[in-house]
Amino acid sequence: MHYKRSTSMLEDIIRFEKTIISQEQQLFELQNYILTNERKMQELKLLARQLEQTCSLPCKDTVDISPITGTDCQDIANKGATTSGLYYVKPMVATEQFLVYCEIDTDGRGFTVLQRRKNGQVPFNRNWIPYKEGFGYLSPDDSTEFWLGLEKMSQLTAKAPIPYALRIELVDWTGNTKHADYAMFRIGTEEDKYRLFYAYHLGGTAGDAFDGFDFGDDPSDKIYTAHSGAQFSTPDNDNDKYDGNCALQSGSGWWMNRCHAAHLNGRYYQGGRYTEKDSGAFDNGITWVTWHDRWYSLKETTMKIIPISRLTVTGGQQSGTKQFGGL
Ligand SMILES: [Ca+2]
Repeated sequence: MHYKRSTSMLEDIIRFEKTIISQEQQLFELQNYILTNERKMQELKLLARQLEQTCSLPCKDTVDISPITGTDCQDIANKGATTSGLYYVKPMVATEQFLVYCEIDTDGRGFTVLQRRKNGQVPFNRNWIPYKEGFGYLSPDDSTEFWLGLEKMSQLTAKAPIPYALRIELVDWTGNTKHADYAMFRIGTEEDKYRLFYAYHLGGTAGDAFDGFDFGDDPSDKIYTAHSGAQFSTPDNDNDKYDGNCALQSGSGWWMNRCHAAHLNGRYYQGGRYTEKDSGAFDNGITWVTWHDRWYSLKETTMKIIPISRLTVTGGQQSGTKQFGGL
């Protein structure tokens, strides 16, 4: 009996010892784990200190936005702003102000810029919501591409008390610049699919591609490719006059008819020339066919608005349409 009990005790002791050894091993592993974590924390602290130092240098992650605001960029120029850059505007019908790029020239003209292409860095193959809300990047030095957004364009122009002119500026790959002006420009509301309205082509050097173009494919070419009065279409929202889907074929949002003679939201082709093979059959480049043909994609585009009375600089020696001073 005594022997048996001591055997049992011995077994117990051995068992306990094994448990202790195993737990010590676990403890050792945990201590290692703690050490590793402490080392990681040290590394992170060091990294944080380095980042703090970097950011205590002039670490500019914001841009200067002028305190001057107005209903549009001409209003802002009238209030004394003399430099191009980013400003907040609040059109009469808008509930909130929003940021725009204002191009202000030495004649005191303030253009509100609606669209800008210049390097192909921002894809314009987007659906309805991005085209409605706007996309791309606004920059104070006019270095980035953007689409301001149909809702903002509509707020600026649909019920504006003063009539606007739309100025379109185009640059090709040899550096030539041309423009086209449209009178009484406005964009309808979303209920009307942001329809494009204007009264007439005011002039310019680029021709009137918004009026359509006779490509020679079909007698109705010119009617089918005119943009005046067209609703806006995107790949996911087809409001064109074509059995198919122009915006889907062209991979963009635009005031599509059946389909287009002007297409400033097209695909960006470096160098300008592209072929059916490059595009997958459709002329989907950045086109303005009354200047360059539909297989030539422009290098830069700008769409901007100004009260029509201010488009032409008059008085003194500056009478007549003043040429804009580069982009
Ligand atoms: Ca259609």
